[in-house]
Amino acid sequence: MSDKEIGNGEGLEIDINTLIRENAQAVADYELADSPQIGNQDRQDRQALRRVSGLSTELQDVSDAEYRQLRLEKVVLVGVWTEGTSKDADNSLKELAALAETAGSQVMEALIQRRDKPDAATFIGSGKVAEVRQAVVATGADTVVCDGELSPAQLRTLEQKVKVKVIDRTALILDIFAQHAKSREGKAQVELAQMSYMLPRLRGWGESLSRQAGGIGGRGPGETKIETDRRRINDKMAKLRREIKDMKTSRDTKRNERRRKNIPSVAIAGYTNAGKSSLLNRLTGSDVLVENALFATLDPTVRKTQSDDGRIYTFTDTVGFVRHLPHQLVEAFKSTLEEVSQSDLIVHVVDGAHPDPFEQIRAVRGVINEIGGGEIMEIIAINKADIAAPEVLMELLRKESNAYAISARTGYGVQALIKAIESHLPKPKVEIQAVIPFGRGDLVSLIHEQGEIISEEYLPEGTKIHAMVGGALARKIELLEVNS
Ligand SMILES: Nc1nc2c(ncn2[C@@H]2O[C@H](COP(=O)(O)OP(=O)(O)OP(=O)(O)O)[C@@H](O)[C@H]2O)c(=O)[nH]1
Ligand SMILES: [Mg+2]
Repeated sequence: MSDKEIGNGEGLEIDINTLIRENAQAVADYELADSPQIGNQDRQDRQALRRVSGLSTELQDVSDAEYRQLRLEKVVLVGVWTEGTSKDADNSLKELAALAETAGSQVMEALIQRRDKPDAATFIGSGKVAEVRQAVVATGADTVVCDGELSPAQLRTLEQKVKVKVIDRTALILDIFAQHAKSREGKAQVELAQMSYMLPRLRGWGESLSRQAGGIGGRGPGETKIETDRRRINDKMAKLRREIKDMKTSRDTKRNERRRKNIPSVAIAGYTNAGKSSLLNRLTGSDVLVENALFATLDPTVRKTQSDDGRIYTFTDTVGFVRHLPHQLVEAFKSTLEEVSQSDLIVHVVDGAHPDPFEQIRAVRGVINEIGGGEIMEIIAINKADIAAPEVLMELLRKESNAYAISARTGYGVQALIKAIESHLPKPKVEIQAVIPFGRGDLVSLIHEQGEIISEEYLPEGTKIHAMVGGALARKIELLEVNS
């Protein structure tokens, strides 16, 4: 991607009237979309679409204003390339484009600037700002998306100069999460993340919002107003945290139950769009949503399965990772991410057809470490082997010791992966030798499901079993022998 040469400043005059018209139209569209004609389900879906407006300074009413939907329609992407090769820079902007498209916008233009570090005032250098403004005018874009996390001041200054809304990568990712959140827990987590993103930016969105409201030249919110808003947001965040904690309890209970029963859990983790849900479906015959979109999955799905030798274990598919996953999201999704950090084994799915799978691996490991799962045994599943370049597959297999090339789509390599997974499941630790009376078929099946059978023989008085089992089951069997 290269900078586009743009004209000579023609059309640079900002037409305030056009701006007001456009903004008024955007507001009207939003109100239309929110009109009562739409069905209840749709309405709920729409509410899930609401985002931190990133527009609103004058929070008339916190619970209302911050949710004004940001309509990302035509966007211009802007990146600052500080390190790595130009290919890295391209990949980064391509990913930003994929994110923008997933959020429902149309990418009109992508500009990238080589600099040692982002400009303190405007992110990109001041010379480039004019070019971005030109690109905005030329393409009729309504939003500029910067590839990074910008300070409130940078956002504000840049907004003033390019004269359309400016959002950063973090806000874009939060927007996608907000669109995709389905469960109550998911929605609450996203809302919490949005608020923690918004809190330090309350003051930053000034100009464009007063434009949005048609109040050109209107005064910004007073100090007191901001303080009130801040307090209300803090209260709301505390409430959300409590709610999330309550919802987490039921999941914890289920997980503890599985743990008590010695059911090993395998987490399917990896970069977004790597094919985690496809793999879960392939492994367990489930029907989890698969989509060529980023962050299609937000809510964890747990599926039970059985090993070749009859042991029961679970697979969990969960939210994907991305480079620079906003820390607000990691924080808010802590309980969801526990599905990974509390698992017995991680199957780390890598998209073998991605331009830079090594960077994906690094990013995913970074997040796994951050959530406290760094010590968990990891198997790498290099997915999309059906379309990946053979030399890339070879390189990945050479560099990663515990790696398997697979295709969730065709089924290639999946049997070998399953074998590897089952050989890495935690081993039951207690050795038992017992004769279980025929009346206790339930115990025999438990030993099969949870333990590892060494030998089994049918005697007139019952089933003679030599096996390795978990502590709880071993005690049950011991008790049985004592009582008989
Ligand atoms: N060619 C090919 N495409 C695949 C394979 N596995 C998955 N895909 C495609 O990759 C895209 C993403 O698949 P998902 O299973 O939704 O990926 P995910 O990792 O769950 O993605 P998120 O939930 O969005 O993080 C879909 O378009 C799949 O059809 C594969 O083995 N080969
Ligand atoms: Mg998925």
